[in-house]
Amino acid sequence: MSPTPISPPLAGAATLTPSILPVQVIGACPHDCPDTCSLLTTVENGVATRVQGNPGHPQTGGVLCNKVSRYTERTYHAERLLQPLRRTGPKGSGRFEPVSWHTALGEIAARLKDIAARNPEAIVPYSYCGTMGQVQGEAMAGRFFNRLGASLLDRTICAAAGAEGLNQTLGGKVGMRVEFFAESRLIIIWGSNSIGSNLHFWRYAQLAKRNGAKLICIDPRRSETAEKCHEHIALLPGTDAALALALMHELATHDWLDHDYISRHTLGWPALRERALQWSPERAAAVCGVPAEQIRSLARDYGQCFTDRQPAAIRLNYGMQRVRGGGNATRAVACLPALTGAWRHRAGGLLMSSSSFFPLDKPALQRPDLLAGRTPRTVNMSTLGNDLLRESSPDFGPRIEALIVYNSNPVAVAPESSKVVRGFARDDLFTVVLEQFQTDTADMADFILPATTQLEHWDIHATYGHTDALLNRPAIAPLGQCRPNTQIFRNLAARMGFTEPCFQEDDETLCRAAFGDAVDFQILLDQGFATLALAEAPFADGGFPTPSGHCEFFSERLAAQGLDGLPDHVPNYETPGSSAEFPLAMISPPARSFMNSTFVNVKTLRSMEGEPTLEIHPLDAAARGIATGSIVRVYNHRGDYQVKAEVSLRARPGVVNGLGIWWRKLGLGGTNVNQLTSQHLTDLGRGPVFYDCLVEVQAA
Ligand SMILES: Nc1nc2c(c(=O)[nH]1)N[C@H]1C(S)=C(S)[C@@H](COP(=O)(O)OP(=O)(O)OC[C@H]3O[C@@H](n4cnc5c(=O)[nH]c(N)nc54)[C@H](O)[C@@H]3O)O[C@H]1N2
Ligand SMILES: Nc1nc2c(c(=O)[nH]1)N[C@H]1C(S)=C(S)[C@@H](COP(=O)(O)OP(=O)(O)OC[C@H]3O[C@@H](n4cnc5c(=O)[nH]c(N)nc54)[C@H](O)[C@@H]3O)O[C@H]1N2
Ligand SMILES: [Mo]
Repeated sequence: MSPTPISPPLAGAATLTPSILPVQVIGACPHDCPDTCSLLTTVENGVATRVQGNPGHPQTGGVLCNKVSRYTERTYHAERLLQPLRRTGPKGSGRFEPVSWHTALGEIAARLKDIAARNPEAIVPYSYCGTMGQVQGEAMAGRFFNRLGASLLDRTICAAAGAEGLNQTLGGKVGMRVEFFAESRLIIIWGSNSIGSNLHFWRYAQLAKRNGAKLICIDPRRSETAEKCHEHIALLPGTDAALALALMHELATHDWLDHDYISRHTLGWPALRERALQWSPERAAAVCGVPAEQIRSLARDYGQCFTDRQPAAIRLNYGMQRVRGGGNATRAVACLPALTGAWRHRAGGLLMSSSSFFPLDKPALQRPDLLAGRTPRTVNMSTLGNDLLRESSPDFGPRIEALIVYNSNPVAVAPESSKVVRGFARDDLFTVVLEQFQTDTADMADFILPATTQLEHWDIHATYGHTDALLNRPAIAPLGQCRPNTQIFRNLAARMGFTEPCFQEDDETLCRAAFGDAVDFQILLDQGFATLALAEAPFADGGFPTPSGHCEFFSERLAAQGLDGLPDHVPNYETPGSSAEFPLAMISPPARSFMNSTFVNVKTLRSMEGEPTLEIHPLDAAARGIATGSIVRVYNHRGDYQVKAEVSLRARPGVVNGLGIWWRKLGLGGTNVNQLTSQHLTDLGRGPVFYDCLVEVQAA
């Protein structure tokens, strides 16, 4: 029996009637990945039997990653949470009893009312991108917390430094359209393991490669992507700005510059030129730990594209901004395409994130008007460990008394986990976790509320790696007693006595509100995706969304804050080579089969990863008597982590790669890599510095 090609009209999850014949429902992949694929779910007798990439969506091209092609395994996992749970054992024991929704919601509302009566800011929401959906993300949740007057959350944990760097330089999260990378002559993949984390971009890069393009990867790790590029520049973590400044040095001294583009569409070149001239390839080479000739050769390749009028493209990704100077590094790299006028060509320029292209109506979804003039304090999600342990103070505001976690697993993913765990273990902290699985964070809850997955609810998606909006229809009815996040916040709102009509809106109405009239909702209903109307080469003739309309090499806005108006190299907090006690730098990029900490509990994917792994260069391994397969202790002043060593040329000398992000309870010694990372913040954007971390490794 072959499935019918297109989804039947569905009015909403509640009306799903199992059909005997297989049907295919069009949805959207919810995960925190630039690709946001269009999904086709085959449903037989009300059961999802297969999840495929939608061949009708060009960006997906019928192809899914390893993880999501196993989506039914995750959805019907024997350990899905299917009913509300209330803690019975001590905090963190992981012992719970089932309770009814009525009891759970009643007790939670009573506790929140009690805290709110004293100070609603003692209640803190904690969420990130477990789903990228706008509706199951912050739509109903935002309304709930705004109406309550709870603390606001600064959602910095992934991309804050890069976003601020782009914002200051280009004016927002804007860049090249990803499909045109297929026509580039030179592709620089900078701080990205695209094969693992951006597979659908890699398809375009492959097309370009087949047409003769040169691919260069800039990454401390010899990743799956680096080994398939023509060249790999294995710089030390946190030295990207030095490299970019040396490239500018070479562009300036060889006059590989598009003077017309610079004069018409940029701001501050004379000052930036002065700074770049201080960064000879030799100086940068010493900082970056790579040969000066490699830097010269990269500059020649980039300059050659300028002289030959061939498109050069940079795929910058967030891997390079998880260090102290991440914001400045992003600024420095983002200046390059304007210097050579690469933006003139649709296959030239730079792409880090495309999200600002989406005309999202966040106020319509999240309703900041419900704050009714209040301005609650903001808590930074990247310093959760410290903040959970803080007392009330004029500076901080009230001690955190309640934490409502959804779409995130902070005990595993937030830095300096020993403090995060200590905070969550506080007996006087009231914690509610909305989850699909009993994660490390759910273990620390007072109440766990079972949430639906993407196959079970409506949602609508913008993306950060292409320029199509996607709609997700539910394919199956909610499992067990699971409810969508929206429904849980609607229920809580009712129990709190919030009577505003906006708490009645259903999910399909929220989906319609996300883009308002800016995207044709009927097209989304019909085909599952809608491409934004955008120029092919958005900055061919300038028009950057900065205050000046130019690419701002010099940022007046930063200067007005007393910061450096020009990009510079800002060394790491924990500079490689600066400590005899902790002589190795550790980065912790994603393991390919996991999505942050999601999928770690899916058996087939976990077995592909084996055990938590630390890649270490043969020289560093030999100096410590470490062999592949041995269990080693990785440590610094913040903690200890046990992993299986892999002596490998994927690691460069002096840098170890602790692949992330394991669930602590599924790892080796009950901790994960974030036991070692710090709560320092980036130069711009107040983001975390996961890859700015010194350690020592010892054979166990
Ligand atoms: N399979 C899979 N896909 C994912 C994710 C995942 O966990 N697994 N995560 C998703 C998320 S949350 C995001 S934000 C996106 C982007 O995800 P990213 O976290 O940016 O993912 P990667 O593409 O692995 O890029 C990180 C790369 O940067 C390198 N790197 C580390 N430090 C430096 C440095 O100082 N300089 C340079 N140049 N490179 C450095 C790492 O070695 C790694 O190869 O991808 C998403 N896609
Ligand atoms: N050391 C180190 N740490 C890192 C990183 C790193 O590279 N190294 N990367 C960082 C980055 S880039 C990011 S983005 C963060 C990611 O951190 P998080 O956003 O916390 O991502 P996940 O670990 O994937 O956890 C998401 C959780 O949301 C749940 N979830 C999914 N959909 C829903 C839903 O509809 N409803 C509810 N209630 N729950 C849902 C999933 O089951 C999962 O447990 O981690 C950061 N931490
Ligand atoms: Mo991320």
